[in-house]
Order: sequence, then structure tokens, then C-alpha cells
Amino acid sequence: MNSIHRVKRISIHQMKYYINEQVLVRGWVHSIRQQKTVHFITLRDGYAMGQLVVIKPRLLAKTLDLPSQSAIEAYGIVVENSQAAGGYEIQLEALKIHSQAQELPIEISKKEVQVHQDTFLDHAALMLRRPEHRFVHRVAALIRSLFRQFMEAEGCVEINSPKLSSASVEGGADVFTLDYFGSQASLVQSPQLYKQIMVGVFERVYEIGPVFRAEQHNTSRHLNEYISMDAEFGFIESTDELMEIVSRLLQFLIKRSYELIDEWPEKFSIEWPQIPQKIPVMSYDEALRVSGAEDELNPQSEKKLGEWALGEFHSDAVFIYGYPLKKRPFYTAENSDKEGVSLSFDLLFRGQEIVTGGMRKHSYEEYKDQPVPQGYKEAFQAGMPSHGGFGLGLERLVQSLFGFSNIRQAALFPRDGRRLSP
Ligand code: AMO
Repeated sequence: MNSIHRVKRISIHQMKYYINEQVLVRGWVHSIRQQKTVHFITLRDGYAMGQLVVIKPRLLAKTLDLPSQSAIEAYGIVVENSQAAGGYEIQLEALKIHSQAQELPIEISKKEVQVHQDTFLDHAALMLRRPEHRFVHRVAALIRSLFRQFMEAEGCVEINSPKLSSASVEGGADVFTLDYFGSQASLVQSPQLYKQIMVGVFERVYEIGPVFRAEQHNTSRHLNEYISMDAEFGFIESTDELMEIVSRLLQFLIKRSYELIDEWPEKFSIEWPQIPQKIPVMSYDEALRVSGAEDELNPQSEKKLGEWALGEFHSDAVFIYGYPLKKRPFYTAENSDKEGVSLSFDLLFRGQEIVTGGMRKHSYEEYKDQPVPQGYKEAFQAGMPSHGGFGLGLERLVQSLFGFSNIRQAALFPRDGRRLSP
């Protein structure tokens, strides 16, 4: 086996560049098909799948009882074979078994595996190995990375704010509390206070990280822990400026993902959204009227607004601005021309809210009597510019992009009212 380590390690999808060469591949036995004198192994590595053929008797003996999912490394010669998926295969010359798989509760290498959502989530360690499922999370990883690229180009500095805190951030009752050496701590509902404090330091910041919501309701669009992609900008003066940034962000995320995924060796189809150059914008009052909602937008009205935007503007996205101030958290700025109306907005994507953003109060006077930590107030005591920002829920975006009926399909290891594992 020593010779293996002198051979170039390739990913299985790169076979076409190494015809008649000796290569080393590593991965998992996705499946194995055995005939008397030849075994065909479908090898799955981190990127793709491809075929290994076993002809040598010594190796046939070794692969005879090799269960699928075993982790192996294989050494052999790449040959063309029009019968093999992708047109190439590796003729096996040596094999090292890293670990042999045990009997598993789900046979995941079948062409189709349909299981109940709870079964899927219970066995995520297995199910996520399936190409169509890992694809979802590779797309999620791409979106995180593109968000970071976009924010860096906007001159934002990345921060990681604490997730353990003494205060409730967004108000409301959906806060998890826990014992912190004898006193009570909470898990942050968002990086809101910290991103505002850091505007006073860097002017522009962003964060990608987990946030926690003790939502009681078991819905198809709420998780108790999700990944929030946040940004906050100092010295900006209007929700128009913010919505312009969010428009460019969404366009960049969708366009660049489309281009990059097209190059991936392992991909599945996505119904790509239509995002026009100018994303339609409507006021909260118009949104109530168009959706026929009474006095509050709910998931059904958001769905109607999504359909309306698609019909009227060929857009999968629509902004709604001017929410009633009383429906927004304490830090939200008021429209000085319209009492009771906030300078905030939501972005609906395919009929579901994926972004909330807005301008913030920025004078110390407005915060000094609020029940917020002194460390937060101090930022305002020290002088804060007019500022605003937004939060984008990663799983919501991925859910809507893939058209999943349930957000759990877009979360790696979802946390909900009944689930704390795996
Ligand atoms: P908000 O509370 O609206 O705003 O959250 C922002 C975005 O986060 C996502 N989201 C969720 N995703 C999954 N499960 C949940 N329980 C959940 N709750 C929210 C949505 C939502 O649009 N600090 C403000 C943002 C800001 O103004 O900067 C905030 O957290 O996609």
C-alpha cells in the first residue's frame, strides 16, 4: 500500500483528465454490484460519484463482502468506458479499507429513498450522505460564502458577537434562558445590539451566525435555532438606501450561485427565481389592500403578495415597507412624517418573509429610558450616526429557493419544539 501514497489523489469527477494514468481516490462505497468475475463499486467522495471496477481475483475476494457506506481508498488506472456513468472508470489495483460499514437502519444507496421527515431527521447522519440532500447544504454553504464576499466588497467588517447574554435582544417572550453560574443568561435572538454597537466602531459590519428563538409554535417556517446573516451600516439615512443594498445582495446571491452551481460536478435542478433589476416595493397599507388582509399581514397574505408580485412584475421578490411601529422592536426608527409608522421593511421571496430590516433610533435620548444593557446605551452616549441594517434568515432563503414546504428540509440539524438531536 505504500505505493498508493506516491500517486496523485484526485476527486472521482476528475477522472477524465487522467486517462490511462494511475490515480488514488478516496471516498465511500455508495453501492456495489457483484457479478462472478467482476464487481462494480460506485464510489462517492466529497464532490461526486464514479465507478471502480474490480477484476483482479485478490481484490474480488476483498470486495466480496464489502458493505456499502464503507470508507475506502482505491488505487488504479483510469480508462474510458461508455457504459460507466460519466464515461470513465478506474480499474482497481489496490484497495485500503478505512472502516467497514455496519448494518444500517436505512439503505441509503437505493435510487430513491422516501422516508417520513422524522425518520429523515433521526437518521440525518445517513440521509445527508445522499447526493440530492448534501446538494442542499452545499448550496447553503455557497450562499453563506457569497454573502460574505458581498459584504466585504461593501466595506463591512465581519464580527462574531456573543450568543450568551444577560439581556433579551428583540423583546418578546421567545427567549431561551439558562443557568449561568447561578445567575440567568439568555441565548441571543439576534446580533442586533452588538451589530449596532459595532457600527460605532467600524461603521459597517456583518455577521453570519446562529441565533435562538424560543418559538412555541411548530410551523413549517420557524426553527428554534437558525443561521442569521446580518449587516449594519452607519451614515446611511433611509430605508431606500437599505433596500437598494438588499436588492443588489439578492441579485448577486442568485446570479452568482446560478453561475457557480452550473460548474459543479454534482448538481440537481433548481427552479431559478426571477429577480428583476428593480425589485417591486409596496407600502404596508398597499400590501394589506392587495392581499385582502384585515389589519395584519400573515403567512397567507404574504403568499398572496408573492403571487401578485410574480403576476404583475415577474418578480419572485417584493419589498414591503412602513410597518406599524408598534409591530417592530424598540430600536426601530419612526417615520418623522407619519406618526406610528416605522422606517422598516420586509423582503418577501416567493411569498415568504426572508429579510427584515430598517433604520434605527440613533440618539441617546431615545434609548436612555429603555430596559437595555448599559453597554449598549454607552454606544449612543458616545455618539452614533444615523444607521440601519437587516437580517436574512439563511434557512428561509434556502427553503424558498428549493421550494421546500418545510424549513426543516433546509436546515442541517434542525432544532424545533420536539427535536434536540442529532
Ligand atoms: P427578524 O426577527 O424579523 O429580524 O428576523 C430576521 C429574519 O430571520 C429569519 N427568521 C427565522 N428563520 C427561521 N426560524 C425562525 N424562527 C425565524 N425568525 C426569523 C427570517 C427573518 O426575516 N434584528 C432583526 C433584523 C434587523 O432588523 O436587522 C431581526 O432579527 O428570514
